[in-house]
Amino acid sequence: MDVKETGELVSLDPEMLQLQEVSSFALKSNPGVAEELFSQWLSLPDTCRLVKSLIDDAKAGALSCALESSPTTNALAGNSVPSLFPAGTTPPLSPRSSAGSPRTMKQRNSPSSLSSPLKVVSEPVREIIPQFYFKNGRPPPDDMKEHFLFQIDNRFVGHVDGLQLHEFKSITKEICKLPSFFSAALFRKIDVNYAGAVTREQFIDYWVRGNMLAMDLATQIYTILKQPYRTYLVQDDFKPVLRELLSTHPGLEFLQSTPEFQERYAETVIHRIFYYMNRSGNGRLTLRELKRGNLIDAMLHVDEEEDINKVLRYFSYEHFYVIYCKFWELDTDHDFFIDRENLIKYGNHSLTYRIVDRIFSQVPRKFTSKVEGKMNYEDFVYFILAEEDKSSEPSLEYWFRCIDLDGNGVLTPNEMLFFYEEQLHRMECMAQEPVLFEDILCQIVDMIGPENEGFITLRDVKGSKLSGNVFNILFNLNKFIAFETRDPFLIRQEREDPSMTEWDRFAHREYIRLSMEEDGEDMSNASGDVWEESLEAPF
Ligand SMILES: [Ca+2]
Ligand SMILES: [Ca+2]
Repeated sequence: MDVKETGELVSLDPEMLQLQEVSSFALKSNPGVAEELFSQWLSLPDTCRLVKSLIDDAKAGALSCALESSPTTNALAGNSVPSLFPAGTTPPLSPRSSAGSPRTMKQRNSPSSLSSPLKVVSEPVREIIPQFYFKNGRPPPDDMKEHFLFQIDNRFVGHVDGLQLHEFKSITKEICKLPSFFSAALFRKIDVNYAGAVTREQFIDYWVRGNMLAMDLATQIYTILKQPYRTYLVQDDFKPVLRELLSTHPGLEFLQSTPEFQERYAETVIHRIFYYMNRSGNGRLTLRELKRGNLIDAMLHVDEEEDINKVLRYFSYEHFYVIYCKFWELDTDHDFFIDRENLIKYGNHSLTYRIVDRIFSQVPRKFTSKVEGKMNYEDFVYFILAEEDKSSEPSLEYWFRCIDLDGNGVLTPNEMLFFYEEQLHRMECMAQEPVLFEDILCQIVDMIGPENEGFITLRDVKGSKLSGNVFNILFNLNKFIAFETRDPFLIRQEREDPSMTEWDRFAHREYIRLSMEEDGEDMSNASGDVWEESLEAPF
């Protein structure tokens, strides 16, 4: 049975590309195709040579002799059909095929053999050009395929009617090596007719004949999540796997009694994924972007790790909790939108009006909110990630666009002055010793080290580890003062765990603060707010 089934894997086996079979079918079923192929064959350089030499031979009186030789004629008839295919679209022949192709013939043609074309085509062709183009990617090696089919047979024993969804998980994880929370998504991809079961044959058809077996994990995941008519992933494409993660991950079990938070958690994770992964920012996550980012690793990690909060990339529940609570705090009327006046309160009034105006002008990123002058939850997730993780590239791009008032791709001293003026004014109001712009500009140039001292490019900004601090100087007063006065020891401490990002440290600190608040303890003196921290810093 195995052998029979393996033999049916027609689309994968280069052997099955034997042109004689293909062409005879084509010839019978559609004479138009034959004509088309014949005219293409006539235009091939080898055909021209063949025809020319036939004419030459005829002139020399050799034609009758050639036609009498039946085996040679048969060989000609048999071999001429394959060469009907134009060289550009012909899949090179499999190693065991005896049929010739225009390219292999061309290589073997010597000046002497040209004079006797019938002899040329009847010669056994030994040179093989390995197949290098595969529509669905390179097929897996035979031994891999065999081992795989053996495994599948074991799983499907006793399940003639196929496996149901709840029985399918081990296929997803152990056979396909996908994260287990892809099980339902994969199942539905195969069970297109909603039969409620996936048979062995359907599974092989999708995974083996569809060549999923030979793809890398990122491509497999992309293929499963993607809508067939698109060439990218949208946020909604991730919802099925998030739903399954929520219903199966032990670290999220406690959320099952509050479906509204399940939904918020899923949304937040997906927004975070798009913030970091969809670098073009157009809401269309391409396979290339998926391969470049760290999402696949994070998915494997969350599948193995029972403590979801240890998965800092995208999936941490604590991170979701912090983002959601921050939004809730600002959204005082709880209509799920926040306006300028709400956002100005962010981080204990840390931002300037000017930068908040730039955010609401949607220059750094267009809001998905359709309500004039208000950002929705998704817009806020982008904002808070940009604000609290200024070491990340998406954040640097976000703030660069804010400061670049004329949008010409460079930051000039005047543009920086426009934002710093408000900081200066606020420092004066707070009886802080103001730092003059001239001094600040020197400091900024020192920190970023731009190629040209007259202006700062995005490339300069990305090339410096201190760029986040430069942005804080320009529009976040609390972080600016914290940076100026902080004990170098504390900064060193932060750097001791390089696997923790600025965002991770922020979220950790805030989660502790928020959870203690929830416990009813008075945390006013131990607030995570950096402004207060900086006042208490020992210096
Ligand atoms: Ca509101
Ligand atoms: Ca500019």
